[in-house]
This record gives sequence, C-alpha cells and structure tokens, in this order.
Amino acid sequence: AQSASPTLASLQREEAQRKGRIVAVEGNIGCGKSTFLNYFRKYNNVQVFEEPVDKWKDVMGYNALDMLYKDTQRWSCPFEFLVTLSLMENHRAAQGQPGVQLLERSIYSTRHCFMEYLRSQGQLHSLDHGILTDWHTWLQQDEHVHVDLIVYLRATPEVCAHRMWLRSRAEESDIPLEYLRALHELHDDWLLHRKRGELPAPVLVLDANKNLQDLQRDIDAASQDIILGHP
Ligand code: DGT
Repeated sequence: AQSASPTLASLQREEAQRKGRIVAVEGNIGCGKSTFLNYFRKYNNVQVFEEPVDKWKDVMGYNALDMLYKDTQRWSCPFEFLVTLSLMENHRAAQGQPGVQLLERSIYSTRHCFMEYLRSQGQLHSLDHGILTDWHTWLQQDEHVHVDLIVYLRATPEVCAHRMWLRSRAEESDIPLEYLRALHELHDDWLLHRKRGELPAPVLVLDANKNLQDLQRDIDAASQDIILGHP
C-alpha cells in the first residue's frame, strides 16, 4: 500500500522545525503577555524567552525597576540600557534554534514605545535618547535581532490597568492611567499605523481585551500562523 503523502501543513511544520522561527510578543504593560506565553509552553517545539523583570529588581543589589518609577528622570537612561541588554541576550539565545522561539518583547518596543515615551515627557534627555538610538540602530544591523512575526496583544489601557491592579506588582503601584494610554498609542502608532518606519516582521493583532477563554479560541485559530508562519 502507498504511504500517505505529506500535507502542505506537515511540510511547513518540518521546514519551521528545521529553520527555527522567532516570534516577538508585544503589547502594553498588563495586556497579558505572560499568560499568552504560558499557553504555548505545552508545545514541545516551543521555547519561551521571558523578559527578566525579576532580574531588574536586583541589579547588583539595587531594585532598578523601583528606582525607575520612583525617580524616572534620574534612572530612565540606565534602565533603557539595562532593558536593551536583557532583550539582546534573549534575541541572541533564540537565533539559530530549531522550533519556535517566543520572545517576550523585543528591542523594537524598547526603542519605539518606551524610549519614545520617556523622551516625549522630557524624562530622557535628548542626548541620552540620541546615544541610545544610535546603539539601537547599530544593534538592529546585527543578524541576531531577526524576527519572523510580531504578535500584538492589543488591550485597552483600562483593561491593562485592571490586570495590573489584580497582579499588583509593588513597583508599579503608582503608574497612572495616562502612562498606559500613552504607551497604547505608541504601540498602535508603531504596529498598526506604521508611523515608525518599516516593521521588522509581519504583525498579527489579537484582541487581548477578551477574557482568557475567548482569547484562547483566537490563539488556537492563530496558532498555525504563530508556529508555521504565513504560507
Ligand atoms: P504582561 O504579562 O503583559 O502583564 O507584561 P508585564 O507587565 O509583565 O511586562 P512588561 O514588559 O509590559 O513590563 C514589565 C515592567 O517593566 C513594567 O513596569 C514596564 C517595565 N518595562 C518593560 N520594558 C521597559 C522599557 O523598555 N522601558 C521602561 N521604561 N520600562 C519598561
């Protein structure tokens, strides 16, 4: 008897396994990136690279995240360098691995959302912003920051604020809604309205306002895109 011929999907899966595929998960603070990443841990060909927030709470004995929120003007520049280094470590570790590599954020949102916000508020000096931007331009020429897909978990600032309140990270207790509103606009400008120049990869937008059960249906429907890519 003739063996069944491989389907297009199985061939794509094999190709993705062989070459590796890097997916960056982006979205506002509190939008549900960690929940999304956890959902994919069940797949044995998926590796998750989290943003090391806990590491930022103990940098040589200093809680850099807390210092950032307590005195943003003073600490925004070193904090952006710290985040950039952490995320570069994730980018580099993910490259060249077989299977699917899910990155929590990327150096692209550091640049286009956080650095931009801090500069617009006068909390990052234009010289600091300029030097950081030059670093980012240089880093982006590096083959290690390649991304195949960006998943944008899009939730309203109000929903993000509620989820932040539920998890209540001590350092974030004084974050105003205006900050989440501004970050939301910056993510939209970057990923939806494409105001920040060419995007590093195609964008898949998921409605992250939905409760987990409904979002899971959308994630399941999008899993082929996330894991295999667009045919
Ligand atoms: P999730 O799972 O969607 O709730 O995501 P979070 O809140 O665990 O992760 P994220 O990346 O949105 O933020 C973690 C904390 O670190 C939050 O207080 C914002 C801050 N943060 C992350 N990246 C940057 C950055 O590049 N610059 C600045 N200033 N803050 C950042």
